[in-house]
Amino acid sequence: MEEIKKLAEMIKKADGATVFFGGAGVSTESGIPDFRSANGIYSEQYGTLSPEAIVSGSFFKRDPKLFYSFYREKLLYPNARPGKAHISLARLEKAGLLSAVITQNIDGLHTEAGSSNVIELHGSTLRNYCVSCGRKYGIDAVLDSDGIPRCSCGGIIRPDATLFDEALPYGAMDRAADYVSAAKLLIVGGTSLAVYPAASLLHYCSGDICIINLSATGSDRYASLTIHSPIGEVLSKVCEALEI
Ligand code: CNA
Repeated sequence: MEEIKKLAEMIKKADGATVFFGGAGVSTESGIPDFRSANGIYSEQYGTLSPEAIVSGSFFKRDPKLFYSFYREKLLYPNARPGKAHISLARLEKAGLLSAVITQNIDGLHTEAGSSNVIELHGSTLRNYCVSCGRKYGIDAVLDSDGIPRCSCGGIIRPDATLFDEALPYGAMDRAADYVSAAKLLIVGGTSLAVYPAASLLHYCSGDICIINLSATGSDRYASLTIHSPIGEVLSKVCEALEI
């Protein structure tokens, strides 16, 4: 495929100064639905509430019980394993061809696949903490409890993930912007680029941009290469073409 050859050449030319910025579409091949695809989480309404309203910081404070019933059913996939896209990105990093993975995902699959420099812009469902005393918990505290998970101090345990209407983890956006500014090539994949401020990262890039996404995004015009194919297939073929 001509596009694969072209992307492999762009990665070679960038000589290690390539950054990947991705979203939920990277993990759909691992069985985790995204938000905005036709069968994504946004395709259903929950009574009078939209998923976006439930997964917000203000809703969490107002009704943590309903938040947790939605969250456990729709956002937690403890049995999901890294797919071809995660594995290929880890291979690119090991080969010295990728400097960072910046992700909007909260599933921890890039780290599990072996990527070591991962910036989680929206935190992670694998990390949790008590809102009263700050004690840290793993995902089991949520999986092994019913209703609202509680700390030994009685406080509510919450995910260390950015909910809608909350600020990003301190410093994450700055670190990500530094990597993107230094990149000769930015590969953007599996994201509708509809969530801000994450989507604004593209504007820090003065190098080439390649977008790999099933559907068109509003930022396709900034890309010198756009590939509308499944990201796992594309990235694994790119690794083959690079012989890594
Ligand atoms: P989104 O808005 O749902 O967009 C996903 C995009 O990926 C869509 O444009 C799809 O066309 C595309 N896509 C889906 N599958 C593939 C595939 N196999 N290959 C290529 N493209 C594909 O999700 P965004 O990430 O843009 O939105 C950011 C939100 C989603 C963040 O706040 C995340 O926390 C949140 N989210 C994360 C997960 C996760 O951690 N796995 C799952 C669902 C939502």
